[in-house]
Amino acid sequence: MSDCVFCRIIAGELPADIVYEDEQFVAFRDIRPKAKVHVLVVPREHVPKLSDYPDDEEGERKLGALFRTVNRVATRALGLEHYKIQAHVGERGGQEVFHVHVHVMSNAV
Ligand code: DGP
Repeated sequence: MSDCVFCRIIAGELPADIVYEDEQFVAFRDIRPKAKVHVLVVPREHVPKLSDYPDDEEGERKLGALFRTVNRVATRALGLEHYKIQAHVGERGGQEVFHVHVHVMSNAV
């Protein structure tokens, strides 16, 4: 069993309020919301932090897919027009869960 909480949510071992999923990504509501809408967009692949993606075509593809999905979740799945996105990188960058994720937050709902 993985000790990564997001891997366990992705595997269905822990409950989560999932708002979107596809082959590569899952998006679910943050357990400690800091806005009226607060969703985390998470790749299924376990990569600890954003800066671990390689600086090459593979990294570009994965980062492109992540931000394309952030757009898709925010605008299509959640129907948001006004929102902010945030990513914490590293412990002193505010990262608590070491599995890549992007926060989508909005109070304009
Ligand atoms: P970060 O600081 O960027 O690593 O934020 C991690 C976020 O993950 C934090 O806002 C709380 C959320 N979180 C932590 N554990 C769980 C969980 O078990 N379920 C859900 N839905 N969210 C979680």
